[in-house]
Amino acid sequence: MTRIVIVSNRVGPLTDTGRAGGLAVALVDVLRERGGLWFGWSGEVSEDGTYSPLRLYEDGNVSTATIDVAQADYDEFYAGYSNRALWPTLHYRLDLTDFDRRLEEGYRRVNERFASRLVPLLRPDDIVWVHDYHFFFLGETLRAAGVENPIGFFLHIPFPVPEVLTALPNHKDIVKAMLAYDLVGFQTSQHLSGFERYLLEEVDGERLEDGSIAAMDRRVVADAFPIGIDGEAFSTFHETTEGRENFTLMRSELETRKQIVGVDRIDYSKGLPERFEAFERLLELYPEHKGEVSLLQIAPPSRSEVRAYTQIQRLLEGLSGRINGRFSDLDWTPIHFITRSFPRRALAGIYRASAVGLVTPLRDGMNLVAKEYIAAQDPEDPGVLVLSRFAGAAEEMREALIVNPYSIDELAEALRRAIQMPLEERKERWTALNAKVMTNTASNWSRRFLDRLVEIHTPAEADG
Ligand code: GDG
Repeated sequence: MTRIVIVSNRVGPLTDTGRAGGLAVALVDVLRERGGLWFGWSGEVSEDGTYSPLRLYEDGNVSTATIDVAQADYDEFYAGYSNRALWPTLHYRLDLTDFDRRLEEGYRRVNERFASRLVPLLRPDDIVWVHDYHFFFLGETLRAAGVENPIGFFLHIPFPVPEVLTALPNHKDIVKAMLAYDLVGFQTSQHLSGFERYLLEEVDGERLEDGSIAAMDRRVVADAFPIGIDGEAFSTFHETTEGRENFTLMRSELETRKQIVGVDRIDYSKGLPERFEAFERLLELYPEHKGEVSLLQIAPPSRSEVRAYTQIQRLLEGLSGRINGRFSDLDWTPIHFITRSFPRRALAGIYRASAVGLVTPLRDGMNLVAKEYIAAQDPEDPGVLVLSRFAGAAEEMREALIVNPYSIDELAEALRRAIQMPLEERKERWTALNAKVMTNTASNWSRRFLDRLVEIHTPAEADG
């Protein structure tokens, strides 16, 4: 029986998906549909610096296998190269990078260790699907160990233009490693074109007749596979107890007021300070909104071992405090800044109660919140999505109010327009957006990727 083997940094959970991220839920669905194994990091750092035995967990036709990493691995691979070199570079933030060679070596070492732990678990018929920027070298290492299964790679975050990627000292090694996969998937055609341009212009690659590209003595098929959400779930969550409670709680607060909502991990790529400043500008320019409109920002902290992340959190705390100090009244606080996470069903109720969904990343692979906000709306009285042109989602979601997140004035004007938008226009935009969200679902996305991978797979050629 063909199994799907998924490799990603974070694994699971297989159950209690009410609290898990949307992606985890989508992957569990694929695994359940076809049977499979999910392999990755346990989330634990081993105290004594050694490698633990595999942690194995089985639930029906799906199992997970995870390993702990040593402290040095965590520091160099995860907090180091992944999140201080790759993440900022791929999000166009060269000012925040740390290209220390030690981190790069740790990253390679961990990729090799993960690959060597995976090899004995693989069966000849398995289809392997590797996820995201933590594992650029995993496929190459599997191939070197003689694995001939179909291996695909999906990049969840942006792939930048070559002019930016080439700031990464080992850009050639990274791209060459990507060519060891049979299929490389990106979120948007813009990211795909960054990759193709690199191959054609930077390393003299050649496009072959079948659409694949040959470069650096390898050959790869690359395409865009925009990720989706489980739209059905988000459109019905408001009927659950948690969804209803949160919706009702917000709406009773909001009877005479309107709420703008943002939901993001705290990350410098999400454009959060600009968002707070734009809301402040709105209140400055149009004082009639004082007491009438509020901004709810839900922002669970992430990667707090990386300095840029604690810095941005402090900046946001300062900004919201300042703006609230300046504009609050006895019965109204302009910004609700909540730095903890909520269950998914509660989020759906909050989305539905909010007149505006504000999604303004400076760069984002896709951005699932934009899609979740749309799916959660009431069709009879839908809210308005304000969406950054630099989110991958903007490529599909043209009917949103598309904004330049660097321009505080433009953002403020878009907020004003969103708050005042007549019902008819709201319905028209929402209907178009919702049709896309409901069609390009997470399960369609994974099916498209996996079908393509199987279709193009040819046994690996010896390419060193
Ligand atoms: C990467 C790429 C790409 C947020 N707060 C809570 C919560 N969330 C959930 C959201 C959403 C998910 O986390 C965030 O997804 P995003 O797409 O917005 O962003 P990243 O985490 O940066 O994800 C991104 C994605 O991968 C998928 O390919 O779209 O571009 O950067 O689902 O709802 N979930 C819960 N409580 C919270 O407080 N339960």
